[in-house]
Amino acid sequence: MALLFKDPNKISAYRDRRFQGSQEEFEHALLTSTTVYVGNMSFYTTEEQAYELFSRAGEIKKIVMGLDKNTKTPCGFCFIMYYSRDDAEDAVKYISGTILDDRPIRVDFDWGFQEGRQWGRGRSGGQVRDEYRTDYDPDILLTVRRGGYGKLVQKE
Ligand code: GTA
Repeated sequence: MALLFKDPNKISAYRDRRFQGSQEEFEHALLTSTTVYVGNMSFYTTEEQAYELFSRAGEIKKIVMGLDKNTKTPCGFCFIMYYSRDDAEDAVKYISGTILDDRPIRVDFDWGFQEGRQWGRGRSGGQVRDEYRTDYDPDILLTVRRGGYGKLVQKE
């Protein structure tokens, strides 16, 4: 295992504020989990497409698509659960930054999927970062997917 993947501070910058446990438990989960989070996906990417790409790193146990809690439609993220830790590490190493449906996806270690985590936590139903984003996302051709500026910024 690469040294990089032994230090929890180096393997993920993300801290889930809803994790119910100590920092130590969170770090241990990050270092041992076989689940990865995938972000910056197109709202149109299907579970089948994600399966096709992520099975290149190893056999997948389950995929959970992230959904807008109001519309119940995909909102740009998913969780991929592998059987093996090595395969999860390969997904982070080799698939993060690759293009899926014209978007560079981000693959991050995750502490483990639990029921409820599939829903966007933003006030408007989607992901929090899609509300606060101040950078311009060129994927604006269809307003229902990511595109333009964040939702709150658009209202200003
Ligand atoms: N493993 O990077 C990740 C990740 N993200 C971004 C979300 N999830 C992740 N898991 C991993 N790595 O289950 C998971 C969440 C949840 C699901 C949906 O995806 O654990 P969410 O994206 O809707 O909500 O989650 P989350 O993660 O609770 O939002 P967060 O991290 O607080 O905020 C996301 C971004 O918005 C951050 O960049 C933050 O800086 C920014 N932001 C938040 N609040 C503000 C604010 N008030 N002002 C400005 N920026 C803000």
